[in-house]
Amino acid sequence: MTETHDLRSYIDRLKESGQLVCIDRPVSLQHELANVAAAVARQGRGAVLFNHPIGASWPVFAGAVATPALAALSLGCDLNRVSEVMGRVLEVEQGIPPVRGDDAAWKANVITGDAIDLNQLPIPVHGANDGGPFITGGVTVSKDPVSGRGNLSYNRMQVLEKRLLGFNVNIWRHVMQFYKVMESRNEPLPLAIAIGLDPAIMIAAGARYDGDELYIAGAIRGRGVPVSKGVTVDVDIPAEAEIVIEGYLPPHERRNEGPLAEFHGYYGELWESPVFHVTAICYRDAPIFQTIVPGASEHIYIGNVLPREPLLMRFVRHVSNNVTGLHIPPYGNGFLAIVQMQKGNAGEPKNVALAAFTAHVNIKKVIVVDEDINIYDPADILWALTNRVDWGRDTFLVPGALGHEMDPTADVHGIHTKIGIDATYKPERRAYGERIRYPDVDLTQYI
Ligand SMILES: Cc1cc2nc3c(=O)[nH]c(=O)nc-3n(C[C@H](O)[C@H](O)[C@H](O)COP(=O)(O)O)c2cc1C
Ligand SMILES: [Mn+2]
Repeated sequence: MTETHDLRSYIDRLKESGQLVCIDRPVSLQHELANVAAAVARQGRGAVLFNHPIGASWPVFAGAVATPALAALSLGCDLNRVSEVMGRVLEVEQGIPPVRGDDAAWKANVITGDAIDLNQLPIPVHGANDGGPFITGGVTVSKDPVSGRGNLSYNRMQVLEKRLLGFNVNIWRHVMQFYKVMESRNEPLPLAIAIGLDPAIMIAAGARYDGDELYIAGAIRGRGVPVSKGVTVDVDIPAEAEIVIEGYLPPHERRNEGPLAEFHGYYGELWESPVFHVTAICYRDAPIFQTIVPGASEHIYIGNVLPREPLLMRFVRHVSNNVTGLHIPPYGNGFLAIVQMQKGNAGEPKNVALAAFTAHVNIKKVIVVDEDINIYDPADILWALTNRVDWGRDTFLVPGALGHEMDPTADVHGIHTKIGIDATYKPERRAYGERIRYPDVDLTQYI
């Protein structure tokens, strides 16, 4: 077994562990591919490889990190150690720098100039109300024009013309900082989009980090990621990417792009965004295109769950050593945190909930449960809410608090009400004894 070092070796791992769905029948890039990929993730079947997207010459892969089991496989650890491993690799001292070289697998095929046509790439139209084809699973590779350090991020990109993409970037992002510096000099910001990657790089790119996120990917794999300079841009691009799109954001240019399925589960609005002019498209022989279904589990997993669970652990452990587990479930869009604990004092769950709010501004609902609750099972969480919570006594509200400005329950400034819920068993109030448990059975022994 070779270690995972690129998308192809990860696909081998997925096959070995029975977590790859291969689809050979022709599938439309217009909605059908996203519908199938979302269903595969929702049903916990793993990732999916579409061998024959209609009208495309390359296969499309989706759902690399769409479930907790896939996050564990990507990180090479057990499911219950995912947040611990993430905590370690996100520590700046653990970072391993990328390794520069001249060679890159994607330098095998290079298209420049008039021959560039983004319509040749199998870029899906995902959601029913999306404004068009969007690159959602590409990682933006940039460089700080002041310090020279590298940076990874996700930026949705809508195909506007054959050599032009809309480039979405929120104002507080590192790429926006770099772009603002270049705009003040009236110069373009060079960028590369790496598509088809080792999931260690996908996970790293979703993190907010004081440094080059490639160091996180290095820490995950225990060795530096090989990188190589672009053919038309001076940025260090992962050498084993399947496809690389190079180009630049010209200063003072904006175009409308959108809407696109957003992380909160609604379609957003049009945004006035910078544009990305393509200067080269490079690819490995027989490349695999990669996508992330927007507004579905992988999007939340990479952006809101994996980078934040370690922070949540740090903050709740600060008030209690009795915390035994936690999860920011993808179905909660990053707004919900579940904390599991061995209750010592009857008031402790509420203190733990208070601490959880401070871990990330987006968190608006905290549910504290006992050790017998499976924090990965929404039905078990709902059981605890239904059978262990007296809404008058076991909840508290924090009105007028700050949340995410796109939280659908918040006003345009992100002001909303947070709620803490102690869903632990209170035997002192009324004792119910044992909870019913039919142990799981291996049905292959019976059927
Ligand atoms: C699938 C996915 C799509 C995203 N799309 C965008 C986007 O279009 N615009 C944006 O500003 N941030 C987007 N984000 C969030 C950030 O790009 C990302 O989390 C990253 O950490 C930001 O990088 P930075 O910390 O170096 O600024 C997306 C995140 C994910 C996981
Ligand atoms: Mn960054």
